[in-house]
Amino acid sequence: KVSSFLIRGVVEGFFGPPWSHEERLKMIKFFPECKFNLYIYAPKDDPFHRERWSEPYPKDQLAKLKALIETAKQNSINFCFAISPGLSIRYSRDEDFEALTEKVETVRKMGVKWFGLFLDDIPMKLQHEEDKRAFRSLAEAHAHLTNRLLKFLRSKDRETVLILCPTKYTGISSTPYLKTLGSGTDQDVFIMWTGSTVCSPQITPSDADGFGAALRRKPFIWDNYPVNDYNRFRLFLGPVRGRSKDLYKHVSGFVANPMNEAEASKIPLLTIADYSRDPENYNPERSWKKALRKVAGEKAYKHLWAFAEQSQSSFLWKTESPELHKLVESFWQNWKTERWEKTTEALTRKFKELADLQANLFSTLENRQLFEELLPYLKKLSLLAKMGMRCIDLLRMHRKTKTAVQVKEIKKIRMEIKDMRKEVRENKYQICGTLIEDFASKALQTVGGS
Ligand code: 14T
Repeated sequence: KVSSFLIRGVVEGFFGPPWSHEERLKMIKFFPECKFNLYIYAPKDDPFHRERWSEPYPKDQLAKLKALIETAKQNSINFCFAISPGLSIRYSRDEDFEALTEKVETVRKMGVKWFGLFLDDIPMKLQHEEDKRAFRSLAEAHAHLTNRLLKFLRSKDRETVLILCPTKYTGISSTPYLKTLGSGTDQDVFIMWTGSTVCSPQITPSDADGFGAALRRKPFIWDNYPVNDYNRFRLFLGPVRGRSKDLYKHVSGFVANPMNEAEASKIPLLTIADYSRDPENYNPERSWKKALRKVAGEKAYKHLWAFAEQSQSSFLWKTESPELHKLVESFWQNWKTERWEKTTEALTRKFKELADLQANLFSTLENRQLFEELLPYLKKLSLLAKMGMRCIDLLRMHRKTKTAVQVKEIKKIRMEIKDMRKEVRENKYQICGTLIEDFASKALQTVGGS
């Protein structure tokens, strides 16, 4: 018996800037390394995927889709084309169904066998009068549309696979919507689920069974990690965690929704690759190091590691910057003792390392696009680390018996730190949590004043 998710991959399903064509091509070529076998095209902000779903793709965009489809084929990746008509479709209208089939037909003729009907993030109620007359509920309309689309696609190609993302895609128990959808939708259709919540800290077999019971099938996981469309000033670089070892027995597939930053996504995606390929033996820490080494290359590895340490927390994992955290703790513990110089040295070294990451990654990281994605965060980090170093200067001076000149110097440094703090606060990029800002506040307080 195989102990892995049989269907594994990525759903480009986020809001905000979609991946570029070049990013997608590179991503699809990267998937064999991950042993993924599915890529779902579903960027919310491609107008022809959602807002203007009923309009045909312009010629140039069709050519790009074609290139993606061919690249996927060459790399043994199933290309799934998803469409999100839920904002405006009238489920009871033949014209609307025809617009839908016309759209999928164009893509199908380019060799696609997998399709997604995505009805997430739309109103939970039927919107049009004619639909309210034709269907008893939203779920009934959704089951009807799904079955009709499946029938159409199968009449063209017996091997077609259809994946449905329902409007209610979270939770661990049955609801009237899910019950109607589950009993009304053809058994061959995969139905997606994000776990107990949109971003689920844990996903367990019993959660899956709970949601699946209503659906009368195993749910298909849409994992909302490492997606960052809800916070465009943060990267989630940590390994995937909190998905049970035996979850694969209780679901029909596993796809992850990544970050808008394509290259940075590859770090967590490589851990998702390990988890989804061999969940029983998945070790997040080990997999993470392997992922960082692969993405960075030998020369940049230690620098990328030092950076990722500061950007690993998420809804999955509260710990941020554990090493820096320990150094700051012991710094304050030893503040009034003889060991102060020693702990100061260690903390200074760490701040220096963080401040230098921008330059070090610039000179060692061969993946230039990844560097560009990290750059705003590297700049913020450098600013924070320099502020941290200045705080140490301040505290060192404060410890000594003070001459008039030194009192003046202390005043000067305090002003400097306050300016840095202002700059830090104006920079929205999030890194290291609030560790260094808290360190600065405490330093200023210690020396007196605010
Ligand atoms: F369909 C889904 F499974 C799903 O997760 N849909 C969206 C997804 O496109 C998005 O990337 C993700 C993370 O932000 O969450 C879903 O969108 C939401 C979820 C919310 F809770 C949009 C607004 C919300 F309030």
